[in-house]
Amino acid sequence: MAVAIQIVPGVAYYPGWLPVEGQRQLLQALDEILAAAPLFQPAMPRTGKPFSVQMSNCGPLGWVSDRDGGYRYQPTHPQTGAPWPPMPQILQDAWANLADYALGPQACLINYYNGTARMGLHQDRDEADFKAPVLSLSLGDSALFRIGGRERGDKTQSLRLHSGDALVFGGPARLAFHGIDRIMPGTSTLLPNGGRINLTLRRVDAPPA
Ligand code: MD3
Ligand code: FE
Repeated sequence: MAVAIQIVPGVAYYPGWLPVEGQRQLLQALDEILAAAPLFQPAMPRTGKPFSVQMSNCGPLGWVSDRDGGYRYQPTHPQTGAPWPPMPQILQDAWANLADYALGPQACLINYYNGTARMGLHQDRDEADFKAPVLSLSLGDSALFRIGGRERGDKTQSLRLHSGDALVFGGPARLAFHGIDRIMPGTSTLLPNGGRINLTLRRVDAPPA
């Protein structure tokens, strides 16, 4: 069993959880996924303001957002209309090892950050099962991650996330505000063109009664 560091109640941090060989293997799987399901640029509901982060997904469901449809999960890519590629075994294994939840992951959101991309403080509440944890894996350049409490104004803590780090958000942290303040370019050589990939594995549907 991997050693977890508790950041705030409900957050388990596994620094360097995925060794470099595993990171390369995962990256190769992602290259194939992104060839079939290209990165797209989501937009904010109503305003249509584009995200600076580019996204794709794998697994049965994927998270998307656009001006008219808003935040949602759907089984197909918003541009190609094709079903999302299957979730690779290495990700299913990561969930089995870290998530401590009886049901498997339904969605893996792939976030790509170039050197200037960021993600403002937000809650993840588009899922119908808040009892299920969210598992995050980081690849590539390091990032400054920030996490607070359930209210937007709660005090926050910052953490540098590095390639291979895993985080599990459950219990009281599942609805915590969080975001990425900045990427630190040049801190990893894993991605040939630099930048950062974050994967979040989630349950989406309400659990069976
Ligand atoms: C805390 N992604 O995709 S991962 C997201 O690095 C997202 O791309 C960031 O926030 C990224 O929604 C942060 C860490 C993370 C993911 C999900 C969480 C933290 C979380 C859900 C609940 C609480
Ligand atoms: Fe989030």
